[in-house]
Amino acid sequence: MKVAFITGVTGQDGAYLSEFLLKKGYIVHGLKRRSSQFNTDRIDHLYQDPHVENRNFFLHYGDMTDSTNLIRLIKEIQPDEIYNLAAMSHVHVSFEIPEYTANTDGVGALRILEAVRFLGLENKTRVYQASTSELYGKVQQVPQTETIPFYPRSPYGVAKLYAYWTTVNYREAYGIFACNGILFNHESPIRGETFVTRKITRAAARIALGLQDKLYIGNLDAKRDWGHAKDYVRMMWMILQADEPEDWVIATGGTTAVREFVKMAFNEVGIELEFTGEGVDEKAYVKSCNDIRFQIEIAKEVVAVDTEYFRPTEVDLLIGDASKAKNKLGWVLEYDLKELVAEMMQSDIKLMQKECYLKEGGFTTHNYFE
Ligand code: NDP
Ligand code: GDR
Repeated sequence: MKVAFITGVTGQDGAYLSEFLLKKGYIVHGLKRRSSQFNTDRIDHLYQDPHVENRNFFLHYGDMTDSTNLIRLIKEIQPDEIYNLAAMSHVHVSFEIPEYTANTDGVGALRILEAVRFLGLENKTRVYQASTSELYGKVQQVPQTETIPFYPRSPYGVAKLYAYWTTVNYREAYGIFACNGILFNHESPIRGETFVTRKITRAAARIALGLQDKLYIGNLDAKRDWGHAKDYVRMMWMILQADEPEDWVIATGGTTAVREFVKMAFNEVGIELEFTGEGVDEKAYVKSCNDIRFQIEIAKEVVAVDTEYFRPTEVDLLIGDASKAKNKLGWVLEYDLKELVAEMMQSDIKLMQKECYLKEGGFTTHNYFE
């Protein structure tokens, strides 16, 4: 049985990857942070009581900023594969906490690779580094491939650049099977609520159900190459099964503006939007609604721009070319954008319907100290 160690196991990708590896028969160890509330929602269905026999899923407390913890865990676990997914992964937030982002996302990757070297596991442990299309940043040469130069545009992108090159360096210097997956944006029903796709699908569901009036949003012109997280975690595993350690672009090859994603999400609940105005004055109104479940006013303004969500420097356009992964590793996409949006909307409608019941029953506002 192969043993995997996943940092960032409580995140979107960590949850899907755990599921995927467990189905493949792996023993999975995950790194989770201590927090004042439960932070394991996404993996609670995989949790195993510590008292049962033959467990194959283990969680360990730790942090990417704590080298001794990482070294001890890797020594105990002796993993065949490490998936380094832990990161302060929000681009906009990285402008607020740049030093922490550098420490976690940049030096964190170094800590993992250095632990492998220090423990003499160079020939045993393969390492996957969660690199990102944010590395391309300002580069307007599209589609983006493994050979296009990088120009990151945020503290997050810069930290990930350090991690990218550290991974390459440890491969070349010490012969570690260490690979970068340069993954373009990938989403799902369990995407973090403050990333734009999930923010939109949550808001569209809430607006349709009368729980929220308006969606305030940032740059509607930004274009992203959005795929489904399930397709992308499968590729993480394939990267570590390859004959040689290399770096790989993983993307759909399509690109869509944030504005278009908003339209698609509302369309899934039968609401047609009309956008008017330009720049910071752009707004969207309800043009029609053909889903009898939702009684939404026609002409109601439901989307407005708020400059709070603009970034000091933006990445305008991302389109990836994953030909190398498709040709050499046989990667195929199982989801397209329409299916992704539909799945996210169905899930958020279900979630928000629960909130409606709670609201109707008077249970949504409560005082913890009563
Ligand atoms: P999430 O934000 O959903 O998950 C990040 C994970 O990292 C969480 O488990 C989080 O823990 C953990 N984490 C954050 N800081 C620390 C720390 N200091 N020590 C230990 N753990 C920490 O990200 P995704 O699952 O979407 O992404 C996974 C990785 O892939 C990230 O590295 C991201 O930067 C990268 N990536 C993501 C892409 C995407 O589109 N999703 C595209 C390209 C790259 P907690 O739950 O406690 O917050
Ligand atoms: P991104 O994802 O920055 O590409 O990073 P995000 O969903 O945050 O932004 C995508 C684009 O949408 C624009 N935008 C908004 N973004 C957010 N979050 N909130 C808004 O209200 C809003 N309005 C417009 C942004 O400006 C941007 O252009 C994600 C993360 O998962 C990274 O960890 C990962 O490396 C990259 O994808 C690939």
